[in-house]
Amino acid sequence: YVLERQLPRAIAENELVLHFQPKVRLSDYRIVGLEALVRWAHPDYGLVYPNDFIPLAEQSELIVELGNWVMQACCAQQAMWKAQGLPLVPVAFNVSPRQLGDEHLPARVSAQLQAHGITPAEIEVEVTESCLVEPFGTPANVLRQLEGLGIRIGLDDFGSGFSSLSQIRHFPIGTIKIDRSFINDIRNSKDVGVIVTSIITLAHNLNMRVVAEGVELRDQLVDLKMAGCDEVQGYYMSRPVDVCETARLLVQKT
Ligand code: G
Ligand code: G
Ligand code: MN
Ligand code: NA
Repeated sequence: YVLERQLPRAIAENELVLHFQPKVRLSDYRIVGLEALVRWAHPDYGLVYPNDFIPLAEQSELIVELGNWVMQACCAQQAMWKAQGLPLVPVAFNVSPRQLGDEHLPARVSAQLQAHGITPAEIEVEVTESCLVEPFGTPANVLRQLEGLGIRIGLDDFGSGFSSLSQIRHFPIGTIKIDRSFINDIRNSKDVGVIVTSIITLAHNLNMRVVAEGVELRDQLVDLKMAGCDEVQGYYMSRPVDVCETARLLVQKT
């Protein structure tokens, strides 16, 4: 497959770019975080989206290399915004299960923070539920070391798999992100509304922050605010946007 063959070159020759999607706090509608989402500026095919190459990369050690690129690019970008005097919010990057099996990850992250002069509070790590169960070594140790550095850890796509809040309490999760399938149905199904409200209450009682993903409609935002959700992310607020547009958002809306 062409893309798979070309991916090592894309990483080596800096064809990957980061876009960013804001996370908005429901109490005052300010931007309080960003999620970095990788794209491939392919010389022949234009901008290629992660669904077309992340799953390929995840089948091999390539995801570790790609993930390291994303991590260092995030730190470098945050340092750039800092140098420009922009208001800073934590920038989250996604970490795949196999990356958490890399025992050197915490040291790598720490080195990048140092190299770019940014603090652990200025970045965040997002992992999915499968990170907590899949057999790539000892994710709990790596997660604990990252937390030990002072980095907040978010659990992505919560509710889409089989883990429950009672299970994830064994991991140093500071934030849960409710999967967008729930947000999609929050208005159509009374049950889903009850589930979302219960997740939020339980998460708060376990001292976790809650972000709702995939908010596309004002009604969904209203429901989530009623349910006590902390932050929202989705097309209703903003699509993922490039570096320039992100800087404008930071100036206007933090
Ligand atoms: O950017 P988009 O909204 O199309 O992302 C599609 C999927 O790709 C999401 O599941 C997202 O988590 C994943 N993804 C985007 N960027 C990264 C990344 O840098 N690393 C990993 N592991 N996954 C990513
Ligand atoms: O798995 P993860 O949450 O990291 O993936 C983020 C993905 O969700 C990206 O592909 C991003 O483009 C997509 N996304 C972000 N906001 C919305 C939204 O409001 N609706 C939908 N359908 N997708 C969204
Ligand atoms: Mn994510
Ligand atoms: Na997600």
